[in-house]
Amino acid sequence: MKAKLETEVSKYMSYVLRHAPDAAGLTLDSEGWVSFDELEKVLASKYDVSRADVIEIVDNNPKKRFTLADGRIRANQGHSVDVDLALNQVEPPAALFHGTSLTNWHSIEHEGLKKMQRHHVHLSADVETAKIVAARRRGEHIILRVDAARMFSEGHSFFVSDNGVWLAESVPVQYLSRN
Ligand code: HQG
Repeated sequence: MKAKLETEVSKYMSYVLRHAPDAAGLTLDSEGWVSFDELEKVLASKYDVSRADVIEIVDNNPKKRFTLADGRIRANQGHSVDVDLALNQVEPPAALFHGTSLTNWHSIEHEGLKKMQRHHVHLSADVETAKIVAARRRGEHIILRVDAARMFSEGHSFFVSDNGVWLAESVPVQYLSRN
């Protein structure tokens, strides 16, 4: 399959499974799962892809954005629709990172990190990954360091998605510093 088609289909899958199942006539269950057969039918009606292609897209996804199991598929993180991923709370590493634009910093330094349209604030385990996240934004980028050890010891919960993205309800400003 051509890389361009693969990216296009993958982006559409993220859109449907995270934000707009209705747009594809799909209904997610309470934990975000949908029948793989149903999703495959939607994709095959819109793109020139076979079942094997869709499985390849899931397997090859550089960020492992989807889990396919027991005939069902879901997005691992990034939802705006109301789903409960039933993630387990976990103790985070001492530091986590968040890449964003300098423009955002002007309000982040007063308000801390907020989850905005998503269910959680997304944090990265290493600076390199945070840089990739930041690179999606225009202008100058900054990397923030989250004192996750202190945040955790002071009662804040952390979760990790099936694809290794760290998640928190918010990051109050006292745990943030410019990296
Ligand atoms: C910013 C991609 C102003 C925050 C990536 C970010 C990630 C504030 C933006 C995943 C703020 C929200 C998530 C505040 C937060 N004032 N700006 N108080 N608090 N922000 O896209 O972390 O490709 O919802 O810094 O790789 O950029 O979709 O979050 O810039 O893992 O799988 O508000 O999305 O993954 O933007 O990215 P987003 P994000 P996928």
